[in-house]
Amino acid sequence: MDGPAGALPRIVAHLDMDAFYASVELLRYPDLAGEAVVIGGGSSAVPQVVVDPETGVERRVYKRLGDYAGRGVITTATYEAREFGLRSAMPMMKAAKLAPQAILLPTDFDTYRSMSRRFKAAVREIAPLVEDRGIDEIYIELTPVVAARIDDPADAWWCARELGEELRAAVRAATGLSCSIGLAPNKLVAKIASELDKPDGLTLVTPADIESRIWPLPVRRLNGVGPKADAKLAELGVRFIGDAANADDALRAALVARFGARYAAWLQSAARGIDSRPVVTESEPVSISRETTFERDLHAVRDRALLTPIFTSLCEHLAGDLQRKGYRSRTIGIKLRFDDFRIVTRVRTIEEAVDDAHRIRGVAAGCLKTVDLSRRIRLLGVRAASLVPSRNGGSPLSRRAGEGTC
Ligand code: DCP
Ligand code: MG
Repeated sequence: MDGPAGALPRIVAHLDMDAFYASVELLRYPDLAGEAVVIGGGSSAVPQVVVDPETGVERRVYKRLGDYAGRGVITTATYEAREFGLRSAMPMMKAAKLAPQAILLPTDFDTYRSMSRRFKAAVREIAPLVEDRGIDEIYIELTPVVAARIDDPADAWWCARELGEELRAAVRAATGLSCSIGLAPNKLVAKIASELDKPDGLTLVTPADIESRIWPLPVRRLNGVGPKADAKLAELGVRFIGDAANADDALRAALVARFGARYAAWLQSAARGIDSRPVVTESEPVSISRETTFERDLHAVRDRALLTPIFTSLCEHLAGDLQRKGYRSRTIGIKLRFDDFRIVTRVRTIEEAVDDAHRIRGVAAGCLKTVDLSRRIRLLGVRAASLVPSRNGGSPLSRRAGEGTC
């Protein structure tokens, strides 16, 4: 995993927000700082404001977990609530037995999504190569940022630590929230590293630290070892990551017999901290399609006057989608659902990739000609696959999105 002497090492960060939903709620209700709070209630958990009849002072009254009845589960818990054993996905009635006094708040996804966008934008200002892993989690490729800042590759990890501090400060400035960051030679180790000092942690695991920091951890901590694999590994005596990293010939043979050669090889290299997966900054669409279900079933011949403009419009919208997203397509297809709910699809691959409505319509019409259209049609769709970035578009997603249609 070490590069040649003097080469700049790869450095990847994994950033995960601390008790994300709960921390966002605490910005709204700062008087709850330090309390055991869980998020997961519905509107009945919205705090009530009461006015003291004598003093006229307003005060918020929070719902307690012990007063909850229902089948909801906890989305997250503050670290104080975790002390009582409360966890994400735990049924709230069960949690109430452990900590009836814990405060329950409703979930507000819109606010969490907006905070999520904010922290990601703040990170991209410093390091643009960001892989989105969900609402509160990202990977960041730091190698080019480090390369731009240092002259001597020996300074790389020191520089990465500074960058980590900057990222933490930027996230806090943009959101008022804390996060934990792992810095490591790849995504696999960075993800483990970010969990080592939660909350508000910044943890470096360099190649030289793998043995001391990673090997003593349970093998389940490897992203790719699920509960089933974990149980099977335990039967083979593999409990810690180091056990897998240092498997002797006999254990290796047992791993191959139990999991297959591919997984066994992956496990051993992962346990040694090896992972070459890139940070994927944008997910490329596989295909783009438009379809419509008619208000009443239409017949290809008898309802031609209605069908023709709908078909043309679908192709126009599809062309608009392709152009806006910066793709051309080499495979155009159609989809039909008939009045008996049978679905028929046809595709045609063409020599030159297209993104204009006229040519898309031409190819799609060719597809339609090969279908028996004696039954009435419920749904018509047009699809563009085998996408290639437009020649004049540069990076497809770097273009600004235009107005949506439909
Ligand atoms: N979440 C959820 N249901 C789960 C797990 C999580 O709805 N079973 C939501 C609530 C969390 C958010 O996703 O706030 C992020 O998940 P994390 O696993 O990162 O958990 P937290 O950010 O809450 O805590 P931590 O500090 O451990 O990252
Ligand atoms: Mg989190």
